[in-house]
Amino acid sequence: MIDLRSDTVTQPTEEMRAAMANAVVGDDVYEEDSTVNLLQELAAYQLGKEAALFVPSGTMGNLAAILTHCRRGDEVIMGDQAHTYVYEVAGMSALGGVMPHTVPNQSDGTLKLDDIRSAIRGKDVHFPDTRLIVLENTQNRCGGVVISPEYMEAVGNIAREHNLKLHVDGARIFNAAVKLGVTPETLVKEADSVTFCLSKGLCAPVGSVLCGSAELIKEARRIRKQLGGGMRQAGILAAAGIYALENMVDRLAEDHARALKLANGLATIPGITLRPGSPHTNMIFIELDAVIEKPLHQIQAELKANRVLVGGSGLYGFRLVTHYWITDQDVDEAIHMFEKVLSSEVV
Ligand code: TLP
Repeated sequence: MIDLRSDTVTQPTEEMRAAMANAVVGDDVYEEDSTVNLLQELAAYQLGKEAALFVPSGTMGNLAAILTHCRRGDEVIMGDQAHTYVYEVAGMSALGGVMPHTVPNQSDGTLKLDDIRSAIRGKDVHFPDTRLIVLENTQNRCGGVVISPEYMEAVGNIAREHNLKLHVDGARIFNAAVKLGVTPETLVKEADSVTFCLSKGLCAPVGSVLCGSAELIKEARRIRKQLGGGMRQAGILAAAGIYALENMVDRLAEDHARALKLANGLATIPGITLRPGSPHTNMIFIELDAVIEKPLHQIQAELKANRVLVGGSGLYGFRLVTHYWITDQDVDEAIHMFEKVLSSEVV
């Protein structure tokens, strides 16, 4: 299968599996797993933070961060296209009593600074306390778009001026850093916390890391335990994460280049329109023109019958994501299969 549904489908490489098999492990709830400890040190160092916490998923990392920053009844400002808002099962509200206050994501993934400012509540007996701002980099639903260090800093300044915290959902922060040619640290300087994922483009089978101050991570460790995310001999998994951070970051540029090649090929097929600016990193968003009468799910099924898996995006489109296991040949094949499946449709 040529699986373009997400970079979450990546399987560990042979070398990564060997690192996992040979990992020294201990009980991480006692903080005695030296491989987990090493991953956390490495992650904190790379993100320029004091400390880090290995968590089972990006969703848990974001939730642990929000629950650490906020109390019940607090409000969090985030984009209406934020993964934390759209795809995290309302965990912050269900488990933490925290209310999202959404402002529109612009097509470049940012939130207007004035929208953020006007979403911040004043002190009033009627209002919840605004506690936190959440940004996402790269911004998934806006196209895997990269947010600049200057913008991150501008939002950081607003947070500080209003005594708020800033959390970055950096599930794909390494894609952003590679694309911009900067260190991930540069992108999250202003952030009080950042989550990044090992199990997306970096190819690890499981895991994300939450980074922040030593004090924040100490509290997040309690919250992780409360959420049932305290793991035992997790060094088996952390070993894949260490391998990923040491070997899989720079090569993300290859995924970006293949995404561009795939996008250029798809754009030549009648009936397909690329979302403006797509791709920014490893995600391609396409829309099908009205001339295509086949329903989306049928096109998806026909592509699948031809070994190509793609994800749906909205009513008329697809998302395709490149990653370690997508080769140049796969890109050519996927373009060919789109041509084949759509050819009978366009007169
Ligand atoms: N994103 C997944 C799906 O959940 C949509 C994907 O296929 O892109 N933040 C961002 C920006 C993400 O894209 C994701 C996963 C997460 C957090 C959650 O990570 P996991 O899946 O590890 O909980």
